Amino acid sequence: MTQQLDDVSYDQLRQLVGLVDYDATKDPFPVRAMDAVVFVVGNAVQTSWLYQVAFGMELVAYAGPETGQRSHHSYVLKSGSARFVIHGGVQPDSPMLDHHRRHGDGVVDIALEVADVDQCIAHARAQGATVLEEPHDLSDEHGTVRTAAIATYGETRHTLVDRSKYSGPYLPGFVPSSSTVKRPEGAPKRLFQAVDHCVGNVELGKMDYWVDWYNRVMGFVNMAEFIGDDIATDYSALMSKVVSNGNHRVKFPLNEPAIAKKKSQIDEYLEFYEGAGVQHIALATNDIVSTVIAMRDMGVMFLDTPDSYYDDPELRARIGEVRVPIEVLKEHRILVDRDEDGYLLQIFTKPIGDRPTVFYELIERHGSLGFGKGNFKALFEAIEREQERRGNL
Ligand code: TYF
Ligand code: FE
Repeated sequence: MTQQLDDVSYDQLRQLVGLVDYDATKDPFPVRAMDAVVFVVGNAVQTSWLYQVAFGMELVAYAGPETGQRSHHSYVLKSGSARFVIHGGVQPDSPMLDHHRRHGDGVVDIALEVADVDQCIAHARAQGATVLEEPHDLSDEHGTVRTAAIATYGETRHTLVDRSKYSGPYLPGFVPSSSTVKRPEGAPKRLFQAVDHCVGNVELGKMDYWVDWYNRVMGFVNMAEFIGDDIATDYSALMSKVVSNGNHRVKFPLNEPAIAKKKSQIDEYLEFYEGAGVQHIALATNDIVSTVIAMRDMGVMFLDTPDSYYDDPELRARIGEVRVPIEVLKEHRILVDRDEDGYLLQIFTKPIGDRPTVFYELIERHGSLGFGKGNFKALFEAIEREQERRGNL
């Protein structure tokens, strides 16, 4: 597997998202990549515009009334190997509007690129997964895409896509499109290169069920990092485990609320999303400082981190030398964590929609395969400050 992924090479990806070697021949459900994160929003016209302006993404394809898709707009945006698809209802009876009524702006689908859709579906079905769409072909003058879909937590799905025989801009039915937004003078070419991980929030007591589901249905393996009872009751008010595909290209942390002193941020999510769903999407960048500056300049709001985080001598000793002086990290409120494999830099946005549900993370990895466990305390305190300001704590 050394193919170019939209001008992000395999070696770049290895660094960006922390790939490891593995034997794909023994994998019952071989996943090649994240194909797309698919959103349903209240206003796809403006959301697509926002991702172009504030996240520096490039518009590459479109479907809507002008192309024969009467019920809803669909915009396809790219940044390196990351692809977002944004759906918004046009006709009043569009199912997109029903989804939006229940959940607000949210993720409906984490689509995965697989080499053999039929093999994956057969395995998933044998393991008891709900098949929402049987394998079928979609064709146009650019070739054929084979696809199917299975249900995961809440109303979220995993569409499986084999696009190896397709050369169009996204899927049959979509026409090429391009951004009319001009990037600011001197701005980085792109603000992120890949999706690093997508986190799911599930109901109390359901985390282990979904970890087991990803193990059985998709052959995912458990990663080392987890938040258990010990951390949960003290300050995080959540439990978390991480599953990933064999080479770590696709990583899904799964959170459930924990009974703690304060109302869990996961309960707040479940209440406002009306059930389980995607909580945050981590975007991998090779220059988090430039990305944070560019996004802040476009109005993206990040969680604040107190000065005491950076002034803590224990943190400074533990972190040692990193690419950026700690004063620069402090200036931009970027968090840093080190483990046995290396270090990572990360920062979190505030929720991006009207409901306190979906938010983003930016992550710059330098060898670390973790998720910033050393930052959990500072991070959860920052999240709880926001929760309190919303009156939900
Ligand atoms: O993905 C992760 O595990 C880290 C940490 O509500 C995290 O980004 C976990 C839970 C959460 C926010 C961040
Ligand atoms: Fe994360």
